[in-house]
Amino acid sequence: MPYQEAAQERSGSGGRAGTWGEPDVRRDAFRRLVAWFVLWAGLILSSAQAPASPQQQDADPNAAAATGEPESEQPPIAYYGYRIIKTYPHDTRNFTQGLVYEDGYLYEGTGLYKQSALIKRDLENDRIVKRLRLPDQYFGEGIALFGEKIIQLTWKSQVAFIYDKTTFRELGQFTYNGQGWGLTSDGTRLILSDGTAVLRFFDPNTYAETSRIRVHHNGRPLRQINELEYIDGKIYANVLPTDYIAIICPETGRVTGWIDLTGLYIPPQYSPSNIVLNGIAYIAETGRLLVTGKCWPKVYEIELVPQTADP
Ligand SMILES: [Ca+2]
Repeated sequence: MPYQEAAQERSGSGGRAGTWGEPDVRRDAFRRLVAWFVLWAGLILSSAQAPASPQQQDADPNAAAATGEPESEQPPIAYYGYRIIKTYPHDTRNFTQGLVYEDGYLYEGTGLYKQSALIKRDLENDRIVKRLRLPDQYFGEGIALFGEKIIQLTWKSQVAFIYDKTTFRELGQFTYNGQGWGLTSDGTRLILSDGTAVLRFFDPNTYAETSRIRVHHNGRPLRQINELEYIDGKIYANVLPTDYIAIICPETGRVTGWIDLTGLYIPPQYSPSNIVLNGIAYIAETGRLLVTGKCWPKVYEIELVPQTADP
């Protein structure tokens, strides 16, 4: 696809893309954007675009009550911009649905019927190490590593595939209710998103659902939660179809921070509307993130740039 590469050129000097020059003005602008986004997502996405599922019907419109505390008594929300450290090529045929990094390798799960795959790539050398095509009837979704296993969800088939992460040999399958969107692991559990405001936790050995939380921001449910990454006690989540990543407390479901990746990649005019941010991986050794999107031409290694906290 003939994508223009606009992201880094927009960063100006010093790679400060996505940050705000005058703190007060730009922080306020970001807050307005977040407020706009939450309202927009609640009103439009939940009715028009969001696929129905049992979990969505369960979503609690008064989710703030889950914490037992008024939002005003919660710690302030943190806001982050980003700084591009490095970029890597990304195959624009990859409809990215899952992204994980470990020991120099980038694991990617891709979607679309008849095109879904699981890919392992040597990031520095830009070399495909392993690639597995899913059967045509499956639409691949999120992936997560757990020990020597890699697990890949499917969108509507209610089945997940379990592979050996080295050989990609299929070790088994398990089923779950509803849709599969994003997947990550906190080291003891698998965490699954399904497009609603609910995140579900699964035992990584029995694959039984053990608990769930409802994600909320300022008292409103946050729906369309997509690709996930568990980082330092928090769940980072792409929110479809935006350039924002929500940082979620896994105990309460409260959004404790936002990352604004606006301008990281801007698809050319008239691109399909689904060419959106969707992929978060974590480089534990450096604390940096690797992010990309569906059919984006690059993977971006970024550092988060904290913005001034709420007063
Ligand atoms: Ca991920």
